[in-house]
Amino acid sequence: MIENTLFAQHARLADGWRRNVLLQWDATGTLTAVTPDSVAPGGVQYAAGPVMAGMPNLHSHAFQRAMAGLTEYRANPADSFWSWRELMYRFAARITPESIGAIAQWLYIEMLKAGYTSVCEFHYVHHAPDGQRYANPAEMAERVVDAAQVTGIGMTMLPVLYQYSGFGALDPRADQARFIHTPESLLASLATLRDARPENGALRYGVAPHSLRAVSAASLTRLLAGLDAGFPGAPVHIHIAEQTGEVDSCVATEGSRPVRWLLDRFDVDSRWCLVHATHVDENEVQSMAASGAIAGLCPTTEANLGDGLFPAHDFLAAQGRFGIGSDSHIAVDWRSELRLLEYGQRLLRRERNVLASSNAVHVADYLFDAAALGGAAATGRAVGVLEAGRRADWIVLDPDHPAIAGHGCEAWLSGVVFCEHGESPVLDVTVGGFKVVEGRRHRDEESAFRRYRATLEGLLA
Ligand code: NGQ
Ligand code: ZN
Repeated sequence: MIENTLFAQHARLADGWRRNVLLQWDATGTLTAVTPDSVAPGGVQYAAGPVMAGMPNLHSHAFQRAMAGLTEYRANPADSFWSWRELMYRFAARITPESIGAIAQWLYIEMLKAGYTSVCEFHYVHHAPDGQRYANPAEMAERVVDAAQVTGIGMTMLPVLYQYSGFGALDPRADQARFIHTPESLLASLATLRDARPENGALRYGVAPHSLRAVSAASLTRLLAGLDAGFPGAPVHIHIAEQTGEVDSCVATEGSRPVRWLLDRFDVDSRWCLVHATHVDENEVQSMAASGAIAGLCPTTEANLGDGLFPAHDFLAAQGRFGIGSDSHIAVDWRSELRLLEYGQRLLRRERNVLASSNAVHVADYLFDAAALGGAAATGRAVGVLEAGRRADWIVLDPDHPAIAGHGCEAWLSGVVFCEHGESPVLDVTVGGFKVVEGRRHRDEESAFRRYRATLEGLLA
């Protein structure tokens, strides 16, 4: 068997499906050559089916995986995002370093099995429930990084700056005490974390100001200056305009809508990921697209929480860049995210095949390639496309799956994204050159599930 080499009869490259692709990578997990129209060398390993880049998951709050499915009942006739948040805070109050590690490990195995090969963790449960620092101030984040490393998923760890409970620098609530940092204490904790868990090809750091509700212009300025001193060019993610209530408060206290406010005051470019830019007017759509920032879209969570619909058609028509995230993890499946993204637009516009372009007429192909590239930019890591210099991260589709069997390659992604027939079509998953899922199975899935289940039983007791 030749080391660090895979032969794929079909692989999706930057220019679409190609035949007879030879993939080669080095010991650090970086692709060194991706050569279509190759002849298979003797003794080479063959991929079991069509190969394509793994999908980056650009937005995750790992601990929320453990409450998925537990808030789907009417507690009051006006249930909303804000009443869900009360329940989420109650749940967050119970999380310990041990439990966040167990939840994240199981979650990342689910992600890998679904074909997500990278995750951006928007991490804000920093301290003990009463706000006391742990002896190691980065304890919670370290457990999450360890879960990524042990499962094999690539990670961008984004410790969150949370200071205030609302616009106008309102004092934090008691149940937000676990989240609270100053820019300086957050950056110090990030430096501690980096010393303990250094960056490598599969791990990068950035920061996440939680939202414009939770920081001020002055503190955001300090955070970014400190970040650039220690982590030049690192990614910056922020929740921006998810609920109309926060847009109204922003207008009332700051005089402009959140996306406009941010674009007018900060140098927003492709290192930024604006998560849930749900409520944007036409002018903001154009400016945000022109900025190069990545729109972080989380369609299943945004539907679950009753956020509203992002104007995806207009944003993509303006050449805006986007990626997808599983956020609250009500679904852990990029296929569902892309499908719902398109279906939201179909339902709204009463049209079909809305999110496509004249040179990419297949909706699923167009959305997959755009989300992989945009998501990759949001990770700040070299992922998202199978080409030399990027990570050796890919998924292998089951060639015998009914969603693709009998179809030509131009219909494979359509089948994968739009058909909901039977088990997952993702058969094998490789990250950094290591096969972490084989035949739909992760090597640690049984033990991780036992640990997750015991953790959940403890949390809910
Ligand atoms: C979060 N989640 O930080 O987990 C938020 C809710 C908030 C989503 N927006 C809390 N999906 O925005 O204050
Ligand atoms: Zn979020």
